[in-house]
Amino acid sequence: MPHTSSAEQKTTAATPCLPRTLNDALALFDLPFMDLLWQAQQIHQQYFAANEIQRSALFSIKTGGCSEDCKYCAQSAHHQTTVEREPLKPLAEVLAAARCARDAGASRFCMGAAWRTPKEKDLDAVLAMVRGVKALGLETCLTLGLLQPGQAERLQQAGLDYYNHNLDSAADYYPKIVSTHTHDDRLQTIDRVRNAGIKICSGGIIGMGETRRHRAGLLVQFANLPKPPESVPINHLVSIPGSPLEALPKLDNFEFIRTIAVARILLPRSYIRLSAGRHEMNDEMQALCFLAGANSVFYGSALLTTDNAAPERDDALFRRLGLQAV
Ligand code: SAM
Ligand code: DTB
Ligand code: SF4
Repeated sequence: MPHTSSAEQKTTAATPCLPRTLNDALALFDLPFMDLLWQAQQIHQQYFAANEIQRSALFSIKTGGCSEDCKYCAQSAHHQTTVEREPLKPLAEVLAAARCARDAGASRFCMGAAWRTPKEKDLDAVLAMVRGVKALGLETCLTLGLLQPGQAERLQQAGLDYYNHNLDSAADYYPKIVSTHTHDDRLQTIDRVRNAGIKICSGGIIGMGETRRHRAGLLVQFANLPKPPESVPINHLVSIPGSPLEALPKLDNFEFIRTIAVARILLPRSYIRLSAGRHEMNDEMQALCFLAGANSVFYGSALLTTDNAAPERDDALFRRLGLQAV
């Protein structure tokens, strides 16, 4: 298999018959572990430059006090967690964080808000953040919750590159996790983002008590969108004290790695981001996730309200594995 050093995604001719049914995905999950990883790494090197990892920084522009009841989340007003409600951050603070992220080496700056949906006056302030971050030479990404008609177009006009809106779990498991909005609501927002011409970042959380069938169903749903997301964050549940999922037993690590590998095979052209939960993973676990096809991470010492793997640790790990940050 050829190795390229180019940061460009390889433009391979369309592959006939990509696996994309639930049965295809379940059959991949059932493969012996080594065969699954071998297949995933071959697909990875067919579509992407080997050994290259994209890095995005993440910054919370509006923390806590969210009206939604997502059972995993530290920021829901429905749960007694240690996270305090804060107002929307001022532009200068956001731009200072973006400058630090750029100087540390991130290529994209993702801004997250604990909202069900953005209010119009808040959206105006966020548009100024997008323009300011872009002017620093960074790609921009926002995650603000459900978008109302016309809002995606306004974001696109401000120059937004990516909108993150996760489906989070399979449609038939989602109601066990969230009751204040539906899986269809989230699909509608993804549709609005796509129609406005913004790139999509959409993935899920693994380890919320879902079955393998649910994990397969979520990935198959992404593969069958009219155009799959350009970026697919795979989050390992971070256990939040005071949240309803606090005491769930931890998922088997090999099942998480399998999920990454199946995502890589089903979504060969998407960046697969090894997202939340890296702080709790040892170096060998992360290396297996990269072998399974993950080629993007959040880079920086914090996620939204929880810790991320420290940048110095990432730098050392990338050096030891011969991975190049792009
Ligand atoms: N409120 C917006 C929304 O729900 O889309 C944006 C912020 S929300 C915190 C963004 C994503 O963070 C969620 O969709 C979920 O995938 C992820 N997330 C939140 N809490 C998490 C946790 N404890 N463990 C893993 N991922 C988490
Ligand atoms: C995504 O898929 N993961 C990020 C980002 N998109 C917004 C968020 C992870 C949050 C982890 C828990 C926390 O820090 O509160
Ligand atoms: Fe609110 Fe988003 Fe957290 Fe759900 S995941 S409670 S919508 S911040």
